[in-house]
Amino acid sequence: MAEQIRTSCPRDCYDGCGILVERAAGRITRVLGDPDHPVSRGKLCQKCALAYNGVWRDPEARLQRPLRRRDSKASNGFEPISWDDALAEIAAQLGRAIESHGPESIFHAHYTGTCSLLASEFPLRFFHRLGATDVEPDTICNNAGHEALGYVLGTSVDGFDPKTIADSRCVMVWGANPSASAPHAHSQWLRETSALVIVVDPVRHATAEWADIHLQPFPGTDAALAFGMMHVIRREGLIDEGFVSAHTVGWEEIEPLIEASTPHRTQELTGVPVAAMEKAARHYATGPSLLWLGQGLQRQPRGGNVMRACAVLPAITGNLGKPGTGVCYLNGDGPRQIDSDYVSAVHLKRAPTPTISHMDLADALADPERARAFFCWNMNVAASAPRQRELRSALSREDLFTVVVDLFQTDTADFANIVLPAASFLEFDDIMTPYFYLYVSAQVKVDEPPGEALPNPEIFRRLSRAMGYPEPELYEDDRAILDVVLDRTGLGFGFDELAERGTIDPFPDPVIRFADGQFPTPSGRIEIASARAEADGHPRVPQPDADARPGDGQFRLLSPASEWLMNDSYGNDANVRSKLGPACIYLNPEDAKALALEDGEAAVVSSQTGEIELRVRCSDIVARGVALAHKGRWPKGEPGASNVNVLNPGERSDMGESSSVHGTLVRIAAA
Ligand SMILES: Nc1nc2c(c(=O)[nH]1)N[C@H]1C(S)=C(S)[C@@H](COP(=O)(O)OP(=O)(O)OC[C@H]3O[C@@H](n4cnc5c(=O)[nH]c(N)nc54)[C@H](O)[C@@H]3O)O[C@H]1N2
Ligand SMILES: Nc1nc2c(c(=O)[nH]1)N[C@H]1C(S)=C(S)[C@@H](COP(=O)(O)OP(=O)(O)OC[C@H]3O[C@@H](n4cnc5c(=O)[nH]c(N)nc54)[C@H](O)[C@@H]3O)O[C@H]1N2
Ligand SMILES: [Mo]
Repeated sequence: MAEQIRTSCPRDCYDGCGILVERAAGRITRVLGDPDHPVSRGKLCQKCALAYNGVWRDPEARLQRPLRRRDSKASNGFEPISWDDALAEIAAQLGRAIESHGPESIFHAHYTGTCSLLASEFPLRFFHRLGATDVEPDTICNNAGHEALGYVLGTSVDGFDPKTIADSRCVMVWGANPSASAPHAHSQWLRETSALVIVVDPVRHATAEWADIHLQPFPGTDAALAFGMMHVIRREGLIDEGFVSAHTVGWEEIEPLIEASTPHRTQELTGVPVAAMEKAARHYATGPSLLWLGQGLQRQPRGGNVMRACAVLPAITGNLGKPGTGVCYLNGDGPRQIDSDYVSAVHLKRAPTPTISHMDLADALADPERARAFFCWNMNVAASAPRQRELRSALSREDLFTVVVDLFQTDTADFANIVLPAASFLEFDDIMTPYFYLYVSAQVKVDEPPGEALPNPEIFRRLSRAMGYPEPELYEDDRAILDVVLDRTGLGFGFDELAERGTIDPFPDPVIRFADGQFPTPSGRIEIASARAEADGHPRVPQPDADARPGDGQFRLLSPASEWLMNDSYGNDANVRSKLGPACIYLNPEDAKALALEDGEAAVVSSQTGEIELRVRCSDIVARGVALAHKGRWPKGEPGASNVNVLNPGERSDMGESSSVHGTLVRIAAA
């Protein structure tokens, strides 16, 4: 007889869907959207529906046993070995690295391959104890934004509660693409609101196409655009003077910059027509308004400055602290009181953790005096990280002992000495807290892992044992941790009840952030001018800057989320791959014409770090001078065994040692 079990999707996605798994005779027959879940409403997005009923449950595609490299890294031969042998070899090699070069010569890269609590935080107990060098996870994604919002608001993880949209009259989505990166937020949260929707994005993606107003700036010019909007708001008397004087510092310091940011100057810098910009500014200022600051927005050379400039808009219009207002970058665990420091056992650190930026990973791993061993878990750096060619060459070092923990034999796993098979989210219990909505969800075990695959926490308990570590925290049982975590939330129940309910909303009424007018900055106010930023080498106030247009026949390449891929997950699913078709690059028809390229023709796209062949798509969703090629394909499935990151030079943004991938400059020519 068929039965149905509730669980939740732990992918790195704003939506955080509820899932219903159908099982018959103890085996999964289908993975569906949970009809009772407020976001999924019975429907999974197209990519997860394919992958969860495809490659993720295909035992042939999944890693089932630990593997050991048979000979040199140039060849791709692996042989299955027992868990005991794999763990013993890892312990011996780590021991050697520690003895010769210290624990900091062991690097580990990890990110959001799975976002459930234990699977992403528990392994850190092992690395804290080990003293390994942490490849700072957020530097590949959103660290500039975290730092920038930290200066202005004192926090980047206390976003608006999406439920407060019921009281909004305007929603401004700036540098996010919900139609790909948050498909349910696009089709429900946004499309069902009566508020006016403004999208600010260099790409006319599906959300922009549908929005009431689409402002289409040239990439990297958003700070100038924000200042232009502030100019209009000030000129039209729409500044909330009371809010500014009660809750901000530094307004008078940016007034002259705002005064100088005339609409015509703004149009020149950004390419946004004056009338559209004025209209958007008026609607936003009048409010109550929400501002969604996307992660794509800050992956720019001056992404930190952009985020600081945008964050001034709510401060001067009083669009904070009241129903229907707020800013959202991400929602952390704050009000849900999930104690992630306990799950990662930060106290096990024996010294401050050495860290490097993802922008430096290729160089660090190439250096035998610096890096002796490399662990990659919840991540596929050979697909997602910059300077792909240099990184692959570093990963080819025979004397870099490499361990990859994954569900699949990824491009990164192809460079491993030992591959450890991980269980998927359908195969162990965990807790999931999405980063847009403020829900708490259960991830429930519905199947046995294939072969000898194990959940991340169990893999790292075994590694601790192999290393001979005595600390009891390293062996704490999953269920005990989940119950302690839930107990500390004050929800009043343990994991069994959460599993039964699936997803709970701990806050029946929308959470209104900063309602008390207090901001966790040094001054307790919104810091339009920030002494802290200044001390860190940044201007005291955000600047109305705009990146110059690329000259000399170059294009600004954007490589954001694809609607069919989840980062580089699903790049190995046959159905997803057939939906994707060949890798392509979108060009404005005028640019294609100037390059004598036809729609469908192959083009060679090159940058300072590499080149790749992509199929041209002529489309006016991008303006002249802008090119678009989505991220996330598996290099080994592509001609030339590379993806778009072969073009990414790994340059830093102005803050947080963070990726400025959307600032990549390329040349394009017929193949
Ligand atoms: N060009 C370009 N590159 C980019 C970006 C861009 O915009 N443009 N965006 C960047 C961003 S924002 C990010 S976040 C990164 C993401 O880059 P990655 O973190 O590399 O990508 P993911 O697909 O999230 O996860 C990687 C791996 O986690 C594995 N995984 C899933 N579940 C589990 C599990 O339970 N256990 C283990 N051990 N592994 C599991 C998956 O099989 C997958 O291989 O990419 C960055 N790269
Ligand atoms: N389907 C799918 N969903 C995903 C992911 C995925 O790979 N696929 N990845 C997940 C992850 S890890 C993340 S971090 C989020 C990211 O999701 P988002 O926050 O939506 O970020 P991106 O997809 O990188 O880029 C969003 C938009 O930023 C725009 N952009 C780029 N440069 C600029 C600029 O200078 N100014 C402005 N205004 N806009 C700019 C791009 O054109 C793009 O449309 O999505 C998550 N959801
Ligand atoms: Mo990300």
